Amino acid sequence: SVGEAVPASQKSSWASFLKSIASFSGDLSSLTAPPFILSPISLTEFPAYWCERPELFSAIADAKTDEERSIAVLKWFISTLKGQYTSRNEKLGSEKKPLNPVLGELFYGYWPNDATNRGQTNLIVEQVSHHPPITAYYIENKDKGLSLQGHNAQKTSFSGGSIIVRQIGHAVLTVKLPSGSTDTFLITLPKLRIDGLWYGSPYIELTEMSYIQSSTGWLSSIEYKGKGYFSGKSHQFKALLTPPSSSYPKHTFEGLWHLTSKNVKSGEDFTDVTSPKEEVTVANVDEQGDWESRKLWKFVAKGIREGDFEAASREKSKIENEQRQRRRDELAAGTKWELKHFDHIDSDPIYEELGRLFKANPSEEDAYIYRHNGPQFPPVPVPPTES
Ligand code: HCR
Repeated sequence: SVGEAVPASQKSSWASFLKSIASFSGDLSSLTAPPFILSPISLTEFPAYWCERPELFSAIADAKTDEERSIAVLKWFISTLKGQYTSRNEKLGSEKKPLNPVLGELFYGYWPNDATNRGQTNLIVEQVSHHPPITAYYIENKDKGLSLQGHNAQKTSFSGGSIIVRQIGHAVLTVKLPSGSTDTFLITLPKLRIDGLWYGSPYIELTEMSYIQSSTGWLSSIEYKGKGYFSGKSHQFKALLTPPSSSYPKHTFEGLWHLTSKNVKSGEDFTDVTSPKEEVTVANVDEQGDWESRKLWKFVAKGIREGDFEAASREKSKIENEQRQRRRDELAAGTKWELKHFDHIDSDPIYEELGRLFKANPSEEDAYIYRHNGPQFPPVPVPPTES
């Protein structure tokens, strides 16, 4: 029978959930899953994982050369992976099924400036499609001249007892340099395998490759491996940093993305994510607008957190019915839902131009361009330095 982590009363519903995903390809988020595997957090909150070590993000702006900047970007990127892919295991006991955002759902937050003068970083997220789910985000540290714009969708399939998730979408990091020019980085996203399903305790392993291509020519090629490869440990990576127009890497970094890693040649420490991260600051639910994620899902999340799944499912149906009615009304009126913060473009010229340098696959992708019309975030005063 199915796994030990599944409550006795939900074993048969977990078994039929597994059966339905085995014969299914596409949008997993629409499948009904048993209560024990539900997370009270919406996918619109996930872009916050990009910035939970704000000092590493802002350090990108302080790099003195193109080479140093590419190293700083790689360091920041690798250091986000633990949050992106293992934090639900730490917080909720295992990977869980996030709330499936509604079209137009919003998530706003920020990381304040501090005594190190890292600058304030703001986060704007909008759910730009419900079916398939697509989440667009814009993260900006104006003080440091940094911005990250991206979107995320997933294509899922089932293989050898695991869910395989191909991430669709990419991110573009823009760094304004003191000289007035910019360094632009195209960031592609790794493939995921969700293992541990049979036992009812899913966790993520990253597989294959992802890339970070700088407009200066520096390229990071990152290879991911799990248990049973190289050292036999989970969450391994190896990143090669190659100079412009060269086929030979100048730097190699290797280690575990959820713990520590090293520069292979020099033996110097590279990443270390064993210290606590800094969660995004978000307005109190009662001060949020109706479309803001935590306000919108407040009662569903409460039901899930308190184990009152009847209330959770009743509240979820209310939201879904309201959404269906909205879509029917739009159809009848011949109108279309308008996005609030992003404009869709069919083909992203930055993806095409930088993707060509490392033969990105696919060779073209669409994008959501931020309209620079987000909310005013509270300017947080810098705390006085101790003397
Ligand atoms: C696949 C996933 C939804 C998408 C999540 C993404 C890919 C979203 C973008 C973030 O930057 C990184 C990220 C991390 C998550 O690991 C990944 C989710 C894991 C599970 C979830 C499925 C839709 C739900 C599967 C249901 C299982 C757990 C039973």
